[in-house]
Amino acid sequence: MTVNEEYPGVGRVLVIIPTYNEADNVRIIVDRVRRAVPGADVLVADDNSPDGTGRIADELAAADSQINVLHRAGKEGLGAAYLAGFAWARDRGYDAVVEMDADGSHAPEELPKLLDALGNADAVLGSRWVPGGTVLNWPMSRHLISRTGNLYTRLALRMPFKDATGGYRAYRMKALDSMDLSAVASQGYCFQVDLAWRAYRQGQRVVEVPITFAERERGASKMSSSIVREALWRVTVWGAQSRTKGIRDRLRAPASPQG
Ligand SMILES: Nc1nc2c(ncn2[C@@H]2O[C@H](COP(=O)(O)OP(=O)(O)OP(=O)(O)O)[C@@H](O)[C@H]2O)c(=O)[nH]1
Ligand SMILES: [Mg+2]
Repeated sequence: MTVNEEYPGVGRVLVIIPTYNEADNVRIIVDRVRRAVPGADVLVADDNSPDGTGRIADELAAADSQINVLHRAGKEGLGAAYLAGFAWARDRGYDAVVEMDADGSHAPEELPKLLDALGNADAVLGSRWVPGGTVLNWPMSRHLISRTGNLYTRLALRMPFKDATGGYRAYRMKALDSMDLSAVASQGYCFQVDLAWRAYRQGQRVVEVPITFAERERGASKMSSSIVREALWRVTVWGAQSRTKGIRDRLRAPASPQG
């Protein structure tokens, strides 16, 4: 069975799973993806995890031709791993890519829903904060960071998405190709905001679909205060730049004819 048969209008799909020290999770997540979306291929993008995640991924790839591993030299952040994964997908002619965490927070069983939505969109954001979306087992502090971060992003960038920081997404390759990805410098969560912001400014068809996000059960989080700080300052700068550009464009526009 191919994805073309399952998801008309989407084509060949590559699910990219970035990993850093996910030895307890990688088998489970890859197995769940293969069961949930048998037509899709998988790429584990591992940053030379000291815990041997890359070796486990190699074993999985040796047993299943639809599983692939991209070994990267060292930890460079989520954004860099995804950019390398996108380039890998482009080189091999995939029509769509999916972003998914390795820690089980993003349920592969919800992927058919995202791919269905991609049939009529350029990009699909799995969203925790639209009606029907949920977060399981998060402490109040994480709720607060995510809700406040998304509210700030919405106000600063005047972008309508309820969950611009989420990392469970599907993009058409064509949509990514039309963005200048070589200019993307964001590393942490901010990478997700960056891509949503680029798609939005280009007038791409971006839809949010509700997802159930579950707190990781195994392994250590890579979330840090520097990731939050990066998002805060970049979003602030982008918002200021877009307002300045808006004012400049209005000043340059020819005066409307009188009478
Ligand atoms: N290749 C690569 N993957 C990374 C890097 N940092 C994080 N990841 C992966 O990106 C995904 C999300 O990272 P998490 O640590 O779960 O971050 P988070 O979901 O924001 O934090 P938690 O909610 O605490 O799980 C996981 O699959 C990580 O293994 C990195 O530098 N390189
Ligand atoms: Mg996580």
